[in-house]
Amino acid sequence: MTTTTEPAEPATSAAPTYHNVIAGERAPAVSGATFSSRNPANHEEIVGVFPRSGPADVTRAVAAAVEAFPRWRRVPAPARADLILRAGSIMQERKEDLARLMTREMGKVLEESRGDVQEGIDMAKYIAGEGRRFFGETMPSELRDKFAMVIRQPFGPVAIITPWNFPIAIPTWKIFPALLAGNTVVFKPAEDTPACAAAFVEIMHEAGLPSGVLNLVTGFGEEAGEPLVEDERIRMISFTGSGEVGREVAARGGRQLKKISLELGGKNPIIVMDDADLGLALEGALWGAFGTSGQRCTASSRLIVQRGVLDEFTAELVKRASALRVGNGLEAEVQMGPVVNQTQLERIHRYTGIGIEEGATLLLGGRVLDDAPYDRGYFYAPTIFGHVTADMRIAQEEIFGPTTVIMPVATFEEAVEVANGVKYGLSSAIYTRDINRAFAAIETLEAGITYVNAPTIGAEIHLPFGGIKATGNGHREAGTSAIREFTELKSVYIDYSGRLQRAQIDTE
Ligand code: UN1
Repeated sequence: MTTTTEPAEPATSAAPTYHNVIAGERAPAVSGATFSSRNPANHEEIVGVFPRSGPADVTRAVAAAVEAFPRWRRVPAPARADLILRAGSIMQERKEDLARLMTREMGKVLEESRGDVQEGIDMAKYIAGEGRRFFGETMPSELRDKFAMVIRQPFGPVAIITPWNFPIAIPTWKIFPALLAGNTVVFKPAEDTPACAAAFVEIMHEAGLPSGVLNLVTGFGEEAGEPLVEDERIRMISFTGSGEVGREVAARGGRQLKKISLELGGKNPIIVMDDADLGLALEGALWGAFGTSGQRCTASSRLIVQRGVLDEFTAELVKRASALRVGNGLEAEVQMGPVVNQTQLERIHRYTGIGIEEGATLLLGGRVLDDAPYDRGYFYAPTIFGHVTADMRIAQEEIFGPTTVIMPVATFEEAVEVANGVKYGLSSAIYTRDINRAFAAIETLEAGITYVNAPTIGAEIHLPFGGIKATGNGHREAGTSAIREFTELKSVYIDYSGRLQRAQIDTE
């Protein structure tokens, strides 16, 4: 467990220096400031050094996106699609390198990093298909010799602000449809994963993307994200991240009447009924709660278990979770990597304290792993709380780490009530063999996604992704909603009668 397949670089100068990409040119921050991205499994290893961008960099990036827009929007959609498909092929060729970079930069285990890259490749293929669809609508006019249709048009320059937990997949959910629709982009990735973002932007340019169509600005939210949100030339913002920042983005952008698409937190329940296939439910809960160290918006952070199977489920889950091999995600046998950074580690541990104080029973974990071989990384033990009630903060608030809670319930109705009793509504799941219950759950669970006999994680890109309540503001990404997100509708009337025809009046 102590050896890493990649030797740690010394904390000094060996790490590569990266640049912003503005109007197709590499550029350092105007201020010259930089920051480092570090490997969360070994914080002595610097993955790269990046521009610490500020308002001046953002202004230049937006100017580049504004300038590139008139040309890019005139490129036929099938040609824009070809380029996205080419980018997808390059991602396929480089899948392993991208995955290894991702594991080094944000810690998830290699197999999951491969999945993350694959999600981006899938998105490229799916969105490329839209190049020859990009459908509008036609409908009849109420008047003779008059034609009516709805076409889709790009916004112009859009801002894309992404989190660190899916450093390739989430940018592709947003950037591919934005570009396909003819928008230009300023992309501000999370400060924890700028190397993955830079690798992706480089691939886009290798695939032939014209200068200025996709601009990369690395840095921090307050310094680079905020001026981007505030820039009045940006008409649409797509943001995935915390609820707190999301509200700020919505408030600031909303004042300028921008379209704001938010994808925020979750507190996703798995309901396990007495009649469930228990082995399957256990496998699902383990993967849903501890996959990506619980750092998914979709993580199974609440396990709502009917009393008939509670004891067996609890004992078995604790046993399986305690056997999880935690370590550097580049090592083949490791099942759970570190969490992303010190701040997250502290936050997760703080919630353990809160849970204990609230009277929940700590069944497993609840501690920072800081003895060798974990002492140079941000490792947290898989953590399970039992006897958790709906009013506890650990049952209400998003922890975003390898912590899950077991909540006993007596009936299906109670399970649904508990499941719905949080402010979020992203993903949800039920394990049951009863088809009637399964459908009742589909109907009544308050979430944008419901799984039957599968955990809350694992969305596929060709279905809409997003949630209700405090998870978002009514938008869905990917799937059939992807293009809708990034387009304005224009209604078009063509009167070929040669005379004035007044709607609502000359209708006979
Ligand atoms: C996220 O955590 O923000 O459904 C995205 C899943 C992944 C995407 C998660 N395909 O778990």
